[in-house]
Amino acid sequence: MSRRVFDFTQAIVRTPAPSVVDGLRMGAEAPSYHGVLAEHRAYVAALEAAGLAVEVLAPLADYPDALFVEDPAFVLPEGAIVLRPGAPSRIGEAEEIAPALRRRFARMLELDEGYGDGGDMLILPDEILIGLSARTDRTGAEGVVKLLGAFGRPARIVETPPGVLHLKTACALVDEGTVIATPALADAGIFAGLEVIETPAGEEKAANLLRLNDTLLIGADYPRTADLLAGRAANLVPLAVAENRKIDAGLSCLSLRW
Ligand code: CIR
Repeated sequence: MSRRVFDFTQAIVRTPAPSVVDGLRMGAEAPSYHGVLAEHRAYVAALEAAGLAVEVLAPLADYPDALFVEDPAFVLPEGAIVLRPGAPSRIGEAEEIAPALRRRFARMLELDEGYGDGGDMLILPDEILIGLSARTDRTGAEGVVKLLGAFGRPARIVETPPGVLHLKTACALVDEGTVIATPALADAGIFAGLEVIETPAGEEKAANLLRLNDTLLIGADYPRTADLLAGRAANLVPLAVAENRKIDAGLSCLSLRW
């Protein structure tokens, strides 16, 4: 069954803690706390401008990556799933986010074995893709497929290209018939039935954009991708991502949306 996937009214985010400078990263340079905080404030304002009511959770000093609330949970209008993040330093974020979800969702399920990060879960109109990655293993992915089945949602497990942190680091849904993906992921042939826009060379990180209602949030440093997406949404909103990018993050990871 094909569904509308961009009708969002609610979001949860978490304010970054000063410890965000110690967030997990593949590169050499740490972000500045104030830079991440400024990007976060602009992001919250953009969610509100797109029509979402945003609940802002308190920072968690013990979990430098806890602002990336997309990873310890997965939410749908039908209910929420508390996941098991695959990085040892992040596994505790699951129990930290659970109370906020319990307050908001009548149905809450929990992944109880393996590992799975929400960054590896992409909602498409007909199905949910679950990417295997360094953070999401097969046991976790199969567990999530079962839990999604309880919500009546079909899901499919796919491979994520090597070197990519999460599936959604490399792709996003632009509109109900179109995804944007890095060339490596586009070549994997996992998006049957959808138009695939490839990120221009040098702008691969632009693939982690975020569609909310009539708004497309896109990293401000990707002008050629912005040109490719012109006319795909009523509002195309560029947001600074340079500090979050230092800790391998983009735009989807900073919120849970439903
Ligand atoms: C991490 O490595 O877990 C964080 N530094 C970045 C997480 C980004 N999450 C996402 O793209 N879903």
